[in-house]
Amino acid sequence: MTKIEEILQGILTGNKRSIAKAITLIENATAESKKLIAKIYPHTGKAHIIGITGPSGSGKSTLIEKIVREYRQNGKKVGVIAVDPTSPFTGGAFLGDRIRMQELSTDAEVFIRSMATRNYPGGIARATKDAVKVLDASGKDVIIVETVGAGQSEVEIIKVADSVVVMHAPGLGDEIQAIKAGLMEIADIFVVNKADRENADKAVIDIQSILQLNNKKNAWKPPILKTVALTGEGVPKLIEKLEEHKQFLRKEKEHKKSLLKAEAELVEAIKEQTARAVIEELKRRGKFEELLQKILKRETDPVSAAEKLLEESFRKV
Ligand SMILES: Nc1nc2c(ncn2[C@@H]2O[C@H](COP(=O)(O)OP(=O)(O)OP(=O)(O)O)[C@@H](O)[C@H]2O)c(=O)[nH]1
Ligand SMILES: [Mg+2]
Repeated sequence: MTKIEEILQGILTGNKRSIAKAITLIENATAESKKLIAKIYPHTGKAHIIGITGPSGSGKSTLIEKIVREYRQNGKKVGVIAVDPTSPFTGGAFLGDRIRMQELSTDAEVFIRSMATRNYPGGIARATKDAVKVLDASGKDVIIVETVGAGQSEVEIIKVADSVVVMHAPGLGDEIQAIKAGLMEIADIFVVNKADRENADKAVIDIQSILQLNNKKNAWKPPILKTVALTGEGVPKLIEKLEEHKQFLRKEKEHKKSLLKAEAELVEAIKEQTARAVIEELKRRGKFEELLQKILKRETDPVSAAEKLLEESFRKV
């Protein structure tokens, strides 16, 4: 077995070391990683990919830890990728958070990895996307990607995630402006975290008013939820909404598929019926027989004959 095949087999059985090796290959964007991704691809497409973005310090990492626990209680396998240099996974926040996260990673069905925002040869979006594919192929039901809401990465998240959660928290100063600038459009769910603080309701109202300005007629109306990431308050509701959004996406996809199918059937039916009606009319007028004779005598060919007929009938109309 080649090294790549060995890693692939490991990934498919959910082996953590193989997953870690694969992501390292992806980070280095080697020729091997491309081969690996090609082999992984047929095994992807099953996971629900959730992007969580928002200003630094809004509580993304703290909330993700609680989300992972809740999903685990529901029996789901979970992967987390933090595209974030200051995430607690790498030691950016309180020790307590880090210890709780480490506890989580001893669970065989949880995989946590942080990817620093250094210069990836293929771009951070590409690397994240491929890492998500690895986790998807490894059988994770839910994959959470944390990106800090500054710069480009938060908008890039829509290329990776099925459902995007935009987080905010009171006391972060003018950060609502940042949300207004780029994040409003991409949110499927808004979360106002630190609801234990005074101004949480004001943040909700602010988001509501921006949403009203943005009143596009989308089928999905992004809900605004309140959470306390420190205690896990509001997390079950958030997961309920994420599930709803997943179902919504599934239905929408089906809807598009049935639309295409209906269109093809309609085109087919129109072709059949108009052709039959035209031919019957031509026969009634004796035109059909006349053209047949001309074609037999090589005075015209079937395509030109049909073309001429169409021209004539349109002129009459
Ligand atoms: N009062 C209160 N504090 C919270 C809550 N959630 C998180 N915090 C605290 O807010 C700080 C930032 O939390 P993080 O989870 O590291 O925030 P983050 O959004 O991941 O930050 P970056 O990774 O730097 O972008 C930490 O000190 C948390 O303990 C909450 O619901 N209430
Ligand atoms: Mg973080």
